[in-house]
Formats: sequence, C-alpha cells, structure tokens
Amino acid sequence: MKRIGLTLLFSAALVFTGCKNENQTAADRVDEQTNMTQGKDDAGADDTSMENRELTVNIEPRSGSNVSGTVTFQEENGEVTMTAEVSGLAEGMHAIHLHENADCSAEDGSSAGGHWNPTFEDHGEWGDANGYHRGDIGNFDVNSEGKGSITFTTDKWCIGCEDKTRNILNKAVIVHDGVDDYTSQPSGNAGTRVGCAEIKE
Ligand SMILES: [Cu+2]
Ligand SMILES: [Zn+2]
Repeated sequence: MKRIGLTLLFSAALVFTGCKNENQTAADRVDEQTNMTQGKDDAGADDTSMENRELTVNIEPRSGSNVSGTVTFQEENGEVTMTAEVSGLAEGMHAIHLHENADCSAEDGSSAGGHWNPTFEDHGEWGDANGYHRGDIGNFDVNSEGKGSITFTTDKWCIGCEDKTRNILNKAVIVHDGVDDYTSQPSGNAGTRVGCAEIKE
C-alpha cells in the first residue's frame, strides 16, 4: 500500500511539473511575440533607427568543400557595404551571389534556391542596362593560399527595411566553385555551391 501511495504521489508530481513547464513555455512565447511587435513599431515610427545596422554571418562549407569565412553587412546613409572574407577555395576567380532563401541545410546548398531576383530581371553583371538580379554580386579573386575577399557597396540593398526589392535579410550568400560568366541564364553557369551563409539576425 505504501509503495502504491508513493508511486501515485510521484506521478502526480510529474504531471504537475509537466503542466508548469508548459505554462512557462507559453509565457515565453507571448514575451517573444511582444518583443517582436515592439521592434516593428519602433522601426515604423522612426526610420533613422533602421540606419547604421550591422550584421556578420558565417560561411559554412557545402558540397564536400573546406570553405569557411565571414560576411559582414553594414548599412550607413542608405547604402549597404558587404565585406566577405573566404578561405579554403581553389586559386582563381569564384562567383558570389545572394540567393533567395536563408536556408543552407542541403549538403549541396540547393536549399538556398536561385539567385535573389525581387525585380524579376535576367541574370547579368551588376548594373547592366539589360538587367541583373539584386543578388548578382559577381566574382572575386582567390590567392594561392586559398584566400580571397570582396567588398561591395550598393544603395540597392537595405538591412531589414520594408522594401522587399531591397531587404537582404532572410536571403543567403552562396560562394561557387566556378566563375560567373554574367551571360548564362539563370545563374551565370557558376558551378557547384561550395560555401553558404544564411543572412539572419
Ligand atoms: Cu550563386
Ligand atoms: Zn543572377
């Protein structure tokens, strides 16, 4: 009898703890939602709060590569400057783009989708009068030690603004094994995706 009584008590305690945890989680969710809503309100009320934003994301290896690195985005006075520092690449030119999904989960980087193209233009060299994707950053050079970097500044991007044709949040940076020929559709024939970074805060 005593043993049964203890077991019942223990079970009751478990149930109680379970409920308590559930309640805490729900409360946490409410807190998060409140914070997110407040953040949005602030942004809408004061546009200057969107300026001078900075974000650094890590490049992860894909397709069996040894690629690593960082990409920093800085927004100032209506322009975003991207600085990418990459290592573990073969010597020579490599393509780098923004792709449409902040999802690097696939081993070959395919989950990042196609080039980010919010203005529905053809693939091309940045600034081409015939059109280009807003993710068509271009190519950068890698030295004999496998290291390369690129700095790119544009007023066609923003970090977290309301304009969907400019907002780079929730996109991905993809580094390719090959070179962007700026001509082939839809992605410049840049080859295997060897590095990927999700642009998330
Ligand atoms: Cu690409
Ligand atoms: Zn493109």
